[in-house]
Amino acid sequence: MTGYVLLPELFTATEVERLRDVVEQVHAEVVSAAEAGETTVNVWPDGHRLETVRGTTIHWEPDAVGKAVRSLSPVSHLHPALEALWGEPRLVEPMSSLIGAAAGRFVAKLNFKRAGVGSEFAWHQDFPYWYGCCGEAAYDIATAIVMLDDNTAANGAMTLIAGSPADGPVRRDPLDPTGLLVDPAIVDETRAVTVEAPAGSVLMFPGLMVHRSAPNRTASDRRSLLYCFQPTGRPELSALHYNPERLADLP
Ligand SMILES: O=C(O)CCC(=O)C(=O)O
Repeated sequence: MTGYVLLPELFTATEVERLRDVVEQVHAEVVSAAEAGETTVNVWPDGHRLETVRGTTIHWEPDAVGKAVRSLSPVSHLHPALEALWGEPRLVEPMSSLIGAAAGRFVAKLNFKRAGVGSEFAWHQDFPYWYGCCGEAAYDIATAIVMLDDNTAANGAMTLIAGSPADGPVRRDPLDPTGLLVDPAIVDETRAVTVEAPAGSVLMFPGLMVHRSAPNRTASDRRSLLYCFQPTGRPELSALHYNPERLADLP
């Protein structure tokens, strides 16, 4: 069992083109609201700067020359086309199979790896952050990544450790100030799979998947929508509070 599902070109070229326009419109609106000073600022223990505006948190690229957005979360409330994806059967049906229950909303995120500045995501499981927000319910959350551009090794395609969800929560990096990253010393890179796929493809995996992505050093953007689903009827991430003390329960 690899623990992940890749659905190549699940969305048509026309649908992808429309979603690219939508995410760039959302990006422009959020950045101009931030520039107008409508934000509250929060700096994480790793020095990354987060700003909240219009109900979304902007995570800025830590090392870019000038300002570049790394991610927006949550994002679906900012455009009807993003809201509509929560009810899209091509996502909901396979995600329901993956989590073993009718899939409902947890959080939607928009990740940018802009040309030349999109940075690495180090080895991690999504699980510890979610565990800090909702405890044991985090075991039932999984993510569908909708690729809005072709994903290649050169532009920072996702690399997964096949089969890693079966290992459960793995040892975290004692040197990481956020306490959320996987200890790189325990990653079995012989099982690593870099998922290259054309725009419109969707990659699905549970929160226990060990994964990373490399920087984008190409001349083209690599943008993705990440829809995180959970069994219906549970509170969404935006209604929860992150409690880092809960991480003490985990390896
Ligand atoms: O978009 C990527 O390359 C990585 C995303 C990721 O790992 C995350 O948001 O947790």
